[in-house]
Amino acid sequence: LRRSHNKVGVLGVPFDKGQLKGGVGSGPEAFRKLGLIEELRGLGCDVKDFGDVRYEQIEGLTVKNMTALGHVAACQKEVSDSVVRILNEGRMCLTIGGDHTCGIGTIDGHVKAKGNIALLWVDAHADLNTNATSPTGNVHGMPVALLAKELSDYWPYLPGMDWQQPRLSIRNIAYIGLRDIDSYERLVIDKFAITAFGMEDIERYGIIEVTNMALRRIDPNDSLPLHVSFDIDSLDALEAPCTGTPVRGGLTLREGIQIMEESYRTQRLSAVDLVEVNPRLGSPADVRITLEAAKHIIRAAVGYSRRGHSPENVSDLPQ
Ligand code: EXY
Ligand code: MN
Ligand code: MN
Repeated sequence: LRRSHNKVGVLGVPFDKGQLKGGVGSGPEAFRKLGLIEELRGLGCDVKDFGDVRYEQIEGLTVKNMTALGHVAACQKEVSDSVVRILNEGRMCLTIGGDHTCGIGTIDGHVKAKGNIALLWVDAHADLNTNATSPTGNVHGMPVALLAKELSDYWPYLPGMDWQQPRLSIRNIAYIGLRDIDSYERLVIDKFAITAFGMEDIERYGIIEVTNMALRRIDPNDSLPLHVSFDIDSLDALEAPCTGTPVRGGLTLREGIQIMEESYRTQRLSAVDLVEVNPRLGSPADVRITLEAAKHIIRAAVGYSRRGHSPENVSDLPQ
């Protein structure tokens, strides 16, 4: 591991219109205040901060059962363009949300920059609804369905979203951590045989085996750039309480870290999203626990190993 050669671009996406609770938009600010950028530099990464995405809402866009399309379309276009820019600088792209809607933009940008990619979606939820199946109309429950080529016929024309075409095959997508799946999402997973490891699979096989089975399925030739879209609600609600749709019975922080360590080990980890941290929910202690958990996940994503790291280019201790 030569951490000092890890080039990282950090992008904040203070977007909260994919769901109804306020506060998730202040995720990027909370991580910056916590000193995330300095922390990553302290680990030896070459970090460039690309700031927070800004956008202007497009007025008058409406589609049945899809909330705030004018915000989603405008913001995610900016996210996609920013991700392309970061990846074209030869940096790993670390995106801090915001709600999980930003997976639309980050993955679109990743595919535009690199061609075919493999995607690990780490989440309690499948985020696989179309506007016709969603029980809420909230777009943070829809990004995977927007990205998957095989589902393109199930969407109506989406005004404002012409820049976003479904570019990812379901063969290159795997879930880890599922435990709250809507009935039509279950149908889609079964109908298209999407690789999906729920909590019951983690109990059966363990997290290392599950992660490696997932990686083998979505990238059998070990050749594709890897994108990990990590929803903090994949962690158990006791480990990460400050999130809008918490679900008990989830991953431990240790399992979350392990997923990232295994992903980093591929040497092809090219983009990571860390989303759905809402610093306005819960007590100050809850906020601290949640941000710290997220920070450990992010550290693993940039190559920090729990084994520790010897100083570089040194083979003996000073006398
Ligand atoms: N499946 C529900 C919906 O579509 O509204 C809940 C989605 C929650 C999505 C969270 C962020 O991962
Ligand atoms: Mn999600
Ligand atoms: Mn979720």
